[in-house]
Amino acid sequence: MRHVWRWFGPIDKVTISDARQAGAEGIVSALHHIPYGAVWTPEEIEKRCQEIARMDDGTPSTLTWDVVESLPVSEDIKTQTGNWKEHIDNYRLSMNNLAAAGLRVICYNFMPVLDWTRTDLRWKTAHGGTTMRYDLIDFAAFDLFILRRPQAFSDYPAAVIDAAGRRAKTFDDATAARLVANIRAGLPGATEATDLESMRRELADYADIDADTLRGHFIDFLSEIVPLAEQLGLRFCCHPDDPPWPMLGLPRITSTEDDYVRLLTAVDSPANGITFCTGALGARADNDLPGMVKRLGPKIHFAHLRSVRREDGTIPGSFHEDEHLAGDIDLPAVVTALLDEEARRAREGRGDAVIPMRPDHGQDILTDTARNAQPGYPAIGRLKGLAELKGVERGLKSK
Ligand code: DNO
Repeated sequence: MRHVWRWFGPIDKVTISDARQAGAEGIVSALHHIPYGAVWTPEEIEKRCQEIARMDDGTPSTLTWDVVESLPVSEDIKTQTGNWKEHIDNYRLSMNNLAAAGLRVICYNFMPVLDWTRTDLRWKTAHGGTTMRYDLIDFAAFDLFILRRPQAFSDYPAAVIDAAGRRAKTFDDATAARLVANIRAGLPGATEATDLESMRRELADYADIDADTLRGHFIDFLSEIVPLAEQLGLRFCCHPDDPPWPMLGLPRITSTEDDYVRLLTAVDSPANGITFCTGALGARADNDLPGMVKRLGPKIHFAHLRSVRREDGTIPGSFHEDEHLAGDIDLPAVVTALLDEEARRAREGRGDAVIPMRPDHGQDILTDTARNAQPGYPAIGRLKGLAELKGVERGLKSK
């Protein structure tokens, strides 16, 4: 595997020099400052390549921009409203510009309104560090009693509604505001709106869009971009829903193996692939991760490796992000399957036999707490994850 490291650009408190010292071989980045739907110009792309090429002191970093995460799909494209056709044209221009700059792997997602969602971004762990957590009761309390979504009462079991009601009574204004901010955290530039009213409006845009309609829109989008991606030699890889179940009444269509099989067969091309995110998919116990790598392997263009601890085993349920080699995900088994897939590709003579992998997320440990970087993307916590995963890989390869 090629060990890559996510870097959010110059705003990232973890620098390119840090990435290099952590053992990264390449960088995963995006132009977060460009609004969704707009074109990524050759100048902006080149600027990011230059930023990646230098250490803090100006010397060469030897790192290159290997993977785009994400080239975002606008809400207009997902709902097929407003400027969606223009956004698709712009998306295609961005693809041309990225290909011309030598980029080949492009990660994106098709989650409506919310990208990854947690209720707590700095949950204290037993070892004194912090990690990200999703508490189903907090989330339901937000949905039912803060957002006050009218249909929410039919979306949760009675026991969850009761518990959420009791939980909501304990919230003071500051706790409620923090919960809203955490749920909306996403990524820099991921969503423009942050207040409840705008969130209600965004949800209303999906009132008539169920999973089948959204899937139809996704397939229309793929039909527009995949043939061009093939021509340009780009490998697109869709990130799964995180967490992998419907939320806030919104449909989710990339949560399970079956979801992926439908999308991969609808537009069958080497350019239409998967970002295999073990932490996102692994929040459901019914996703067989090593089996998915075996069955969907040829279409995996990018891997995100991290573990979660499922706290109650229900779907939906509460979970938190555990250390990379702890929790409920058997990462050594996933790495074994990925190495088998790489070997299979090498035998086939595929040019993309080596799969880019990044240590996904990390707990905030040691000096991470003071640095306060992007939630989930601390320096030391990820360095530890990468070191552990490299150890697993080396051990398996030398067997
Ligand atoms: C969270 C990330 C996701 C991912 C996007 C890809 O940390 O894994 O936000 O980048 O969903 O489009």
